[in-house]
Amino acid sequence: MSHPGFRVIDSHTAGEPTRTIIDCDLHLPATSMEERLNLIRSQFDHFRSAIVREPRGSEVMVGAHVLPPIDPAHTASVVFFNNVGYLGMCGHGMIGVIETLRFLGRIQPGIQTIETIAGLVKAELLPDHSVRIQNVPSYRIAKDEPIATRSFGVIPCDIAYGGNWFCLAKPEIMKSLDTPIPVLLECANELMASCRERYPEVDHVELVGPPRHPSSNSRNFVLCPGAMYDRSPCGTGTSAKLACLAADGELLVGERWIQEGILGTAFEGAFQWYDSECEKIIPTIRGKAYVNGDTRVLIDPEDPFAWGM
Ligand code: PYC
Repeated sequence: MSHPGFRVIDSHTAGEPTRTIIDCDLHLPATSMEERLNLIRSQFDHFRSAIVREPRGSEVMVGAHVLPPIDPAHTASVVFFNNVGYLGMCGHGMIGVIETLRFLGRIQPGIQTIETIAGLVKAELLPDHSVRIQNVPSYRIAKDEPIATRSFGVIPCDIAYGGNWFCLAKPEIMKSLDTPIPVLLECANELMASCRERYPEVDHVELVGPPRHPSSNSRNFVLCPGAMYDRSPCGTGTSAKLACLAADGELLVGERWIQEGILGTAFEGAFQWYDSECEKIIPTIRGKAYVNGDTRVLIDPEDPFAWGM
C-alpha cells in the first residue's frame, strides 16, 4: 500500500513510552468517540500496528492518535492503543500527549479538555511542565474477591475501574523489593486468567506492595493487555487504586497519595467525590513526561513489515 508516511513524536512518562501520531489525515466523519473508534478499528488499524508493533515499536509502547475534537469546545480527541488493541484511557499516555503538544508549541500552561473513549479528561499543563490530569469517574465493584492462582494460592482482590478495568491484589511477593520481574509477571498473568472467568471486562492486573522510597505511599506492578508490564505507576491503575482507598476510607478528599511504579518513579494522586453514596470518585494524577524523539515514519511499499508485524 503506497503512503506518504507520517510524523510521530516519542515521549516517556515515568519510564513508560508513548508514541503520538501527529497531523495524520484520517477521514473520520464521526459524531461520537465510539463511532470514531469503530472507524479507526475497521479502516485504520494498520496505523496502530505500524507504530507500536515490531519492527518499529515494541510490546511496551502505547500509541496515541491526536485528532480534532468532536465537540469544538474541547482541545482535541485522543485514541490510545497498544500492541493488541485500543485503550479506553491511558494516564501516562495523556501526560505524554500533553507534553508533546507543548513541545510542538500547540498549547500553553493551563487547562485542556480532551475527549477519550472513556470520557472527557481535563489535563492541566503546569509551569514546570508536569501535567495534572483529572480522570474519568472511577469506582470499585468488588472487594476482597478470592481469586485462585496455580502458583501463588488464593489472593483476595478488588475489582475497580479507573478508565480501564483492574484487578488489584496485594500478593506476598510484592512485600519484597527484590522479587524478580518474571515472578511478578507470572503472578499477574495467573490472576488475569482466573479473574477474567468472573470479570471478563478486566484487562489490567495491579499488584500492590510497600514503597521503595519513604516519601511514597505504595508501589505497584501493572500488567497491561498485550502481556507487557507498565514501567510507570499507571495513571488509570492509580485512579482505580484511589477509588479503592476512598471506598475504604483510607484516603480523604484532597489528601495526596504518592504511587510508585516498579521502576521507583512516581505519580501524585488525589481525589474528589463524584458521587459519595455510590463511592465514585474523580481522581487527579500528576506526573511528568519527556519528549525523546521526533520521527517521520516511512512506508516502503516493498517492505513486507512496513505496517508492522
Ligand atoms: O497509565 O493508564 C496508564 C496506562 C495504561 C496502560 C499503560 N499505561
